[in-house]
Amino acid sequence: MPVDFSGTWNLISNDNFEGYMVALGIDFATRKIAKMLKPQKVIKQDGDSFYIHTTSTFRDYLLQFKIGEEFEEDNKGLDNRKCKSLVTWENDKLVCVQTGEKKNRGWTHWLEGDDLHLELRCENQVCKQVFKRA
Ligand code: VLP
Repeated sequence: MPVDFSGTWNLISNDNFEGYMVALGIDFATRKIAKMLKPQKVIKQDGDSFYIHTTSTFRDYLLQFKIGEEFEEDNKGLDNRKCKSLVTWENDKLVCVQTGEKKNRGWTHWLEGDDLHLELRCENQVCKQVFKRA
């Protein structure tokens, strides 16, 4: 049985979100707002189907996918660049590769103790986020 990421999670730390946003080409004004946010994630995991809703007072982002099935991702409200995304299990880590205009784009989710971890990658930048259960 794989790990279960289901639940409501609140951001507690966010290292190099600025570098990640710069790599994505997010403009200065948007970055100033975005870096102040404390997003919440609601994750629903049902077999190989995932629902990850990231919400904030500024913008929301909903991602739904099935493990091993490539899908078109629009990144609406983020950088708005389309990419082809594929999420797979690597041991107990959920790994997403986002193929498109930006090199080395993707993310990894895993659980560590009671915390949810997220590494966001784009070009040569890595952002590290940690969430606690709400
Ligand atoms: C865009 C870059 C901030 C910054 C401007 C808007 C949505 C894994 C994955 C599921 C993400 C989170 C995306 C963060 C990219 C910010 C609005 C912040 C709130 O999560 O959980 O999509 O990619």
